[in-house]
Amino acid sequence: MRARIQSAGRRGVILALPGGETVKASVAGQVYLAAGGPVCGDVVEAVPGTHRWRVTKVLPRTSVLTRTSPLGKPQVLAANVDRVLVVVSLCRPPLRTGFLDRVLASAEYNRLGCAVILNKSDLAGLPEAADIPELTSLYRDGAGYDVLPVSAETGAGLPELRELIRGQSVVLTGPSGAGKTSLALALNPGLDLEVGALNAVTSRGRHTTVASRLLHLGGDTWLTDTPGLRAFSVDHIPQNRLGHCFPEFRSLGPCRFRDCLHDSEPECEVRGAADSGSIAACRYESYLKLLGEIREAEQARSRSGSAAE
Ligand SMILES: Nc1nc2c(ncn2[C@@H]2O[C@H](COP(=O)(O)OP(=O)(O)OP(=O)(O)O)[C@@H](O)[C@H]2O)c(=O)[nH]1
Ligand SMILES: [Mg+2]
Ligand SMILES: [Zn+2]
Repeated sequence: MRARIQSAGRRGVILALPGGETVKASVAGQVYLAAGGPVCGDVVEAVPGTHRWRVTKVLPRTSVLTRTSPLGKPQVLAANVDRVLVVVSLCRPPLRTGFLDRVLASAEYNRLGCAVILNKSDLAGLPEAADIPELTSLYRDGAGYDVLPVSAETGAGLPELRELIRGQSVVLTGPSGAGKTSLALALNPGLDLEVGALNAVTSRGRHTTVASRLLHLGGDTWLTDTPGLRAFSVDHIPQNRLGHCFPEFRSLGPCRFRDCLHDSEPECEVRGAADSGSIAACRYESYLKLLGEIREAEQARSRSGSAAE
């Protein structure tokens, strides 16, 4: 029978069967290795066994969302998703556009559609809250993403969110405490999911969700709630691909050099556009920061490669 992995742990997986039932299943060593470790959202073939179901095959993934793990290895965060919803809060925890830019770049590299979900819109009046019109101008008008202010607390924007994800398989990702699980619950109140209070001193999340979980919201709509991420490294993106991961750079005229990395090369259209304000300076700064990190990681890899020779 064909099923989807609802959650994957060390001791096996939980499968969502087509009828809506969920069952525990084991994954044989060679099936596990062939898939590089099954993840939440994988589509599998499974058969019932005497004690447990058994996964016999993991089907090829249509898409993945990846980051570079803190150990420096590419890590698949979710499989078979149509769209990435980057969930951030206007404040509590504070919004960091640098983090958003990392996730968006990685999703672009994985050729996934993205939307920016600005949660906790009920806190918009607070002095420390980020400004919705400013973020909308930056990410929607400047980079072409859907930007949706919502509140899991008051329900504002939830009908629009439902409409945005209808018929799709989406993954919610973002920092701990941004309200991913709260939004998943607001969209599907019957679920038994845990929402966590923020740290009272730092107003950061406490990493309440510890494993990704695929939720079926009816019809063809699926949503994966994921654990909040501390860091989102994009060191898996090659230097010369990074520029393509910023949509507003793609529409600019060609630079003087075909292999321009938009750093200090002469007659660079991207730097020119950032200088003149036709693209946002902070997005260009994010680009340069990521480029620097990728360069360092590539150098470290080649150093350890030559040391091994
Ligand atoms: N004011 C306000 N608080 C919210 C909103 N959404 C969530 N919260 C609160 O934010 C805190 C964190 O919510 P969670 O849903 O656990 O956040 P999360 O993103 O799933 O966090 P992790 O599982 O740790 O990654 C909880 O105290 C929620 O009640 C909102 O729209 N407005
Ligand atoms: Mg959570
Ligand atoms: Zn350039």
